[in-house]
Amino acid sequence: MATPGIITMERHIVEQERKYPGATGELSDLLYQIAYAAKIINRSVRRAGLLNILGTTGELNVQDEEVMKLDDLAYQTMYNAFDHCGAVCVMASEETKDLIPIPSEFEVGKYTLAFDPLDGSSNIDANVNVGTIFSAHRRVTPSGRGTEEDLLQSGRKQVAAGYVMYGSSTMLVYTTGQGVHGFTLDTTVGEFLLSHENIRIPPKGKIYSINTGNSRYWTEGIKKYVNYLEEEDKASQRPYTMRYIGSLVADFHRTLVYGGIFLYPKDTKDPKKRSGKLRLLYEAAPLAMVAEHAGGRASDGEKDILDIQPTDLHQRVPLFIGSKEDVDKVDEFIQKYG
Ligand code: FDP
Repeated sequence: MATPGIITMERHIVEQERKYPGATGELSDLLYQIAYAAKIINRSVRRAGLLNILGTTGELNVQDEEVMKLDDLAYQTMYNAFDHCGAVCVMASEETKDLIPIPSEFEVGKYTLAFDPLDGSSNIDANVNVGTIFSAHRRVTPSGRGTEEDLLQSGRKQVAAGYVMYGSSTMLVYTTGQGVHGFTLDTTVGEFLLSHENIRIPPKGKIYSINTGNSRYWTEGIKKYVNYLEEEDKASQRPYTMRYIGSLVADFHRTLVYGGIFLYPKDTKDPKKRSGKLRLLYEAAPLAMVAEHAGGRASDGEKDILDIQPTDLHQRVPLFIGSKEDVDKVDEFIQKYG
């Protein structure tokens, strides 16, 4: 009997591309560059303690957060992978205030790229999982260097999205709207190999994930929803169990694999978190695309994350993401209790 061959990410991308007869290969190039950058960032993350690159640079980023040295390195790696590749016309990153133009000496392509180079970076010094999140849209302006208009598109219009998780192994998970596929980096050959084909999130889970340290600042709807999850009811498998790493990619990946819900609600105290903490373009929308294509959902409590029209590159949103039934339920509580 023939055994299924090893499928590299490159082969997988080529096979996906063949499904679109008119494809020019630019989106494939973009995905190859993600895989390439992920390998370089992975190398830095793995050697961080040895190379003395843990710690902060002493600067604050556009979100007023300390820039970790690895953040900086990851940002530079993404930039260097994409500035000259010819697949993108403009970029934006969680780390930079303005959009990132493609230098005039290089060609531009028809896609935009938004990325969070190293998410969960407050965990770096403790050796906890961190990740890179990315999202691509087709440009809307006809030609030339890309503009903010090209980047400010709803998540529904993403053509590809995904993340890399630097954990006990390094995984790359992506979707182009044809299922969600996970690859594990085989460091002995330096390739991402297909390890999780067509990931499906369970329709309902038993795990919830939220920073309970903020509970006194939650709105009534969230307080009541979390109380509901903690009540005992065998029929609906309650009480749920709680897991919170505080590193979005890791919390999301667990939710994708085991089911359940991750919540980052708005906060009635911290003015910066009045509309949530997580960024629409670099965190919420890309993970929402992954969740939906795996059969799950993502909402801000009022509407699907994918339907939010961004108005600002660094817009924040509340995020409820995971198994469809669990996200439907939190929406119900928010609509009922606010
Ligand atoms: P971090 O501050 O470490 O960069 O978006 C950033 C993020 O981490 C997410 O990865 C994580 O889910 C969330 O913030 C954690 O926030 P809290 O510390 O407020 O729980």
